[in-house]
Amino acid sequence: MKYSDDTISAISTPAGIGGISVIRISGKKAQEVVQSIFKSKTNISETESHKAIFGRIYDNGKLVDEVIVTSYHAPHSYTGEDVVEISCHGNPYITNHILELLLNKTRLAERGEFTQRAFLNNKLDLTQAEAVGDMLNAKTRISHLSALEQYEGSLHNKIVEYLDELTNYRSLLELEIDFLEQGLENTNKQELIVNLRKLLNNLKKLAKTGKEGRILREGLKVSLVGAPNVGKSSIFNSFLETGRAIVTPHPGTTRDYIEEVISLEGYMIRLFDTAGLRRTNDQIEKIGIQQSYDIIKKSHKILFIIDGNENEEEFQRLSKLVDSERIIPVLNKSDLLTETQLSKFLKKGYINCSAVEKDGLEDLKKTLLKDIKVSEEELHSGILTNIRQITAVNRCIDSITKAITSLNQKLGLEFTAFDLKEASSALEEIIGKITSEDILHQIFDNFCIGK
Ligand SMILES: Nc1nc2c(ncn2[C@@H]2O[C@H](COP(=O)(O)OP(=O)(O)OP(=O)(O)O)[C@@H](O)[C@H]2O)c(=O)[nH]1
Ligand SMILES: [Mg+2]
Repeated sequence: MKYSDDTISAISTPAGIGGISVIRISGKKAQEVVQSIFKSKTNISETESHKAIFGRIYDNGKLVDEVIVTSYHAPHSYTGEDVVEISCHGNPYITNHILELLLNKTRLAERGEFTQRAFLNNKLDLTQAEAVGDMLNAKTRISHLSALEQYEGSLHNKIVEYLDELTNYRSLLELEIDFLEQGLENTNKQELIVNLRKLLNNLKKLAKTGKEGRILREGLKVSLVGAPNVGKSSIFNSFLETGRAIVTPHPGTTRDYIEEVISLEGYMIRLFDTAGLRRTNDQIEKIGIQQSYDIIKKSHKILFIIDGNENEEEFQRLSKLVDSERIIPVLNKSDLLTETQLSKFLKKGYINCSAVEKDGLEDLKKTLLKDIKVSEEELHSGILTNIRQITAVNRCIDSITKAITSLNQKLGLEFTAFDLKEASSALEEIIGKITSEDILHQIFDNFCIGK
């Protein structure tokens, strides 16, 4: 991977007015460039690392701002290079002025370039760099905790543990191959098979965490679906505890779908209110209904809502469109039904609720969270959170499976050694020991400038 060691700068805080803003500079010339526009009692280069200095920024002798400058000397900084941070008054006019002065002698950092340099200088592995991005985007307690654990090295440690195990088996095999050339046999193949099977099981368990991990990171997509007027928007508003969606007694009120993010017990839920499903000749309503079907297809969970009238036809239609595990049947307006009627729906597997009476909503929430809850211990022990990691673990699983087959079928140890090498490479990709420019681009392009 090409490493550009020129000096970069960027505003690291959001645009807008605030107490302070921070401008970050990283690279060999960081101290010198800042010093050229900064006056203080002590020079930056003479100040201890991690110490703040009060001073003033000047543009051609004219005062720009009073600031605090903090200098981090290489390699003890976020990027591993010399880093200087200028904390100025939080006003875009001031921050842009200071940045302009810095850009006379430095280059504007690309998205995520500070973190990319941290990765290239071995300050972070790739899973930790990804976690930095996830931390910035985390909207709920569990998404944050998941990113934080990964940043602290939970996944890194697990992958390194499995890699060490593989390296151990690979060196035993190499030794065996050497012995065989001398007509001797050394390793106990049965023991190796048993150990590889154990490792394979652990990797399969890890691969399974990917499904939940992605949901923790991206949110559980839940759509509210059903005939017009059954109370989809009312339930949507109850979840949000606001009057976000328009509710009226007129069927066909919701036309465009609405998406909002909420936190349920710290889990991120992306909730979609959709247009009621029915046959119609209205052009606008038709488009809305088509959108409802598009959302249904990409939802993890579909709350199929009815009021007192069953909607068997639509339910069958949905069941053909998505696997039925994803559909949760819900009876709304329970306040309008008798106990006998309600127990009939309960028996059929409906969750009974009333958006108006705020009744039964807790059951609904519990059902939504049922399959995605993870324990803090699980997060601490390392889970997969994105498709890149999941694909690599699956490749590792395939290679180990092949290695076990070749051992069982006595195909020759070279085959097993080759498969185990492939398995190691897959794990090395996860932590970024092996990586390509494309992958790094994909990861860091999702960051903001200044991180
Ligand atoms: N009695 C009772 N009325 C309800 C309940 N939930 C919703 N309603 C009423 O049912 C009507 C329709 O509610 P909406 O939430 O707009 O229904 P919708 O499914 O979003 O309808 P469309 O957007 O037209 O598809 C409104 O008059 C609501 O006040 C409930 O639990 N009990
Ligand atoms: Mg509606």
